[in-house]
Amino acid sequence: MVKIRSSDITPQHMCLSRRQFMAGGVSALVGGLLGSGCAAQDGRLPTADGGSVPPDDTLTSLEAITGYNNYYEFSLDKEAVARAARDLRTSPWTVEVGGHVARPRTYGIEDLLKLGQEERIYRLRCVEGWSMVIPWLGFPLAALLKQVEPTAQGKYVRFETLYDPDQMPGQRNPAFPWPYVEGLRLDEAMHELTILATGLYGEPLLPQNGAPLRLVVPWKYGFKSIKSIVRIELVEEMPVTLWMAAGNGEYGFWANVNPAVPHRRWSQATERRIGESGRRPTLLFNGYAEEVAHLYPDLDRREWYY
Ligand SMILES: Nc1nc2c(c(=O)[nH]1)N[C@H]1C(S)=C(S)[C@@H](COP(=O)(O)O)O[C@H]1N2
Ligand SMILES: [Mo]
Repeated sequence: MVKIRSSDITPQHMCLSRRQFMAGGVSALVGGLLGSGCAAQDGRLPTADGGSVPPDDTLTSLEAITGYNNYYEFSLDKEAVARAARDLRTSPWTVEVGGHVARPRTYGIEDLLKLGQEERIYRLRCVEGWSMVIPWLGFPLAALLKQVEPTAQGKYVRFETLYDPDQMPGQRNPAFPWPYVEGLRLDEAMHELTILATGLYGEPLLPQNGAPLRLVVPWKYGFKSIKSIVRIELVEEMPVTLWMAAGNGEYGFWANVNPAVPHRRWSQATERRIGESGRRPTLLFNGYAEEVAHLYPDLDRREWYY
């Protein structure tokens, strides 16, 4: 198991992000981490009560990241998703980027790979109370948005997953208003931590993780990180997400991680880190408060956290 300090996850993301991915997979990744010249920092992360927790984040295994998935288009059984999604056709793949932009454009996935592949090691915290640490490959969403030039009316970004019930049998389940839709406010979308991921552990994404392109917003609950994106649209009004429409009022637009704000049916104070026994405290903004708290004036407003 690769041992990393939480200080290597972020606040050192700027440092990590500058380092380009090297071929050769995990060993190169570890070599890169050790040899990157990123100075060690005090890795203590703030908790909701103002205390701190020891820095002991460790990369989750590739087996767990690719074998324990939420992807309702394929299965509601996390351990059945990988097999059910195995044959998803991810090439050719196009992503339409439009709405309130000066330069709408349809990208082939190969065009998007040219925006670069950086490595970002992030915690992923599912609203259900489990978490992982994932070494993503990807590029800042901001790099794509800058190319299409949002206009003044482009206040939110709306994302859509592929709609293809022949390939995605879960989309025949009428309990959900398919396709999966997610959204961000423009400043969240432009934030340095927000990426479009194309790979993990040095390899292209597998279908179960949202191949060929998925969003990653590490300070929000995992359901915001929409998979297998085919459309990105700049819109004026807050988009209605799949979970806002179908989640019985339990899952809102903002979904920022906060251990002090319980879900309607369970506490969010702790989480089960996949691969570990016991539970660990959940961190405000999933440990990224220093980078993102400024986005949310009046931090005590509860609606920021569901
Ligand atoms: N299209 C789509 N995207 C999705 C989901 C989904 O069911 N469909 N599940 C979300 C949830 S709840 C989580 S926790 C993460 C899980 O990502 P992972 O399987 O790569 O760990 O994907 C998110 N993105
Ligand atoms: Mo989730």
